[in-house]
Amino acid sequence: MAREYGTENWIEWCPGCGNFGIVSSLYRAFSELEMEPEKTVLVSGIGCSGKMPHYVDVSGVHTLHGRAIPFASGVKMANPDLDVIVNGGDGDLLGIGAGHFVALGRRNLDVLVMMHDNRVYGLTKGQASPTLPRETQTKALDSPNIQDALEPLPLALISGYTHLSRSFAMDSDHLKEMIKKGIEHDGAAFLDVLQPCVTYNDIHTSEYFKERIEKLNDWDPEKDKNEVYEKLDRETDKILTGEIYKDTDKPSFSERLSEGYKEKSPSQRPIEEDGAPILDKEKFVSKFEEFVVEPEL
Ligand SMILES: Cc1ncc(C[n+]2csc(CCOP(=O)(O)OP(=O)(O)O)c2C)c(N)n1
Ligand SMILES: [Mg+2]
Repeated sequence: MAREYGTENWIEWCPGCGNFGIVSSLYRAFSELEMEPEKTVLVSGIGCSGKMPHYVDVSGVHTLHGRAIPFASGVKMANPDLDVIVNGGDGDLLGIGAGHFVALGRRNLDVLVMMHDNRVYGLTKGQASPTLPRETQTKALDSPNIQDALEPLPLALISGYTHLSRSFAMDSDHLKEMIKKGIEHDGAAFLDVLQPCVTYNDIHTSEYFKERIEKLNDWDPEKDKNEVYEKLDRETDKILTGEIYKDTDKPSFSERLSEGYKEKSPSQRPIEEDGAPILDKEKFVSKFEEFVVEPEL
């Protein structure tokens, strides 16, 4: 049951926050996929979005601002048997963490990245995030934004992500399906979640999104990249949601790594034998002896 994935922690989001729609869709998706809590890892950065692991009863780590993706990558590479999901804000993933966002695509590591796209820095009181369009003035700004917005889906596409989707925090049936598709995909998946921030974003409200969202129907996501790019580029005042792109041919990073793992992934390798550590300390230390410089006294 979906509610079995909840925790007893007090939820600290503002009343009406789109994050409630995201967490409940996550519970429903996990329940339908029968995710095992000890084999499912939520990794978050810092932000309102970053609080997610406290509210979902699976394994989880609340890391540093911008560093959820490298942390999640380490978890997945050490133990490819785990399902790893990143929850990050638009500032977290595309501001301070933008380099890591691109690197995950290049690796096509089997991780789902869910971006809470509220177009502001919610936790720090409403500054412009990288997805806030130029000339837009949300209520905490004293003048309109003078920077251009990043387009997250085209950026993910050219970075190498092999599964792209978009959904709306207030449409739980749709969002739950997109989460399931992202988890089931074998490779780097990016899910852009349109999330109203009721406290700091008075422009991109629930009504704003509802008026513009157009669900992709009869769209086969297994298309050539250029065709997908053009489809996204032709978005005007419409915002497309659904499964937008899927590539099942490119090998995932776990597959590429497993060839170099010799026999087993790091998580499956024994660390001791007959009660003694396998690592030969003397041999290990001797490797570094040539680098030791005796101080001149
Ligand atoms: C290294 C570092 N820089 C800056 C901050 C301050 N900080 C905390 S959350 C945040 C931005 C949050 O915005 P976003 O990532 O969009 O998440 P949201 O709160 O909107 O979910 C910032 C700048 C920090 N915690 N650590
Ligand atoms: Mg944000």
